[in-house]
Amino acid sequence: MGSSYSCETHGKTAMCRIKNDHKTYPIDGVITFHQCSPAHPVTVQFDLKGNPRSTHAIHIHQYGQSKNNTCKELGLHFNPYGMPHGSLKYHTPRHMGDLINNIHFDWKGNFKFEYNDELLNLYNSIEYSIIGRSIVIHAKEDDLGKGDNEESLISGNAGERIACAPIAWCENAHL
Ligand SMILES: [Cu+2]
Ligand SMILES: [Zn+2]
Repeated sequence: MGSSYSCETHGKTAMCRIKNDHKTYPIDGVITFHQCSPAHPVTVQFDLKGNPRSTHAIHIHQYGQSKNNTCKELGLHFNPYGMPHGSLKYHTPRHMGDLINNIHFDWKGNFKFEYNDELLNLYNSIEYSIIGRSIVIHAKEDDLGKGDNEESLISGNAGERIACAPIAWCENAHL
């Protein structure tokens, strides 16, 4: 995979490799987090495959592993600053784990997207760090906190957790 990073050989990189065996909602791919220095934003790169023309919520959840190996036991959205659930899209307060809220697979079943996330920082201390936590993908669409019920400001009413995997450190070179 090519890269648009201007600092490929320095900075910090973390990665999450997701592959589920869900019959209805197969998901496969990689999410990469790269940051050139503590003062730079974190670039988040999605390269995922799923059902064509489908939309699914995506978040960072609190925990990286669970005793029974299920996505259900990975806690809530990662939220070290105690904010309500929200979205970049509305510039409202949001969880650190809210990312872009949703992924949209195109007619070929691809989702390739890159953006800078101002809430993330790979140089953070452990309680504010996304390393060792999980990416969780849901069956439904995240309502961006606009769902007009209590759960909307907690989880975005995103429904069943269909795929999950931990975020871990990754070598910088050859992204
Ligand atoms: Cu979630
Ligand atoms: Zn959230």
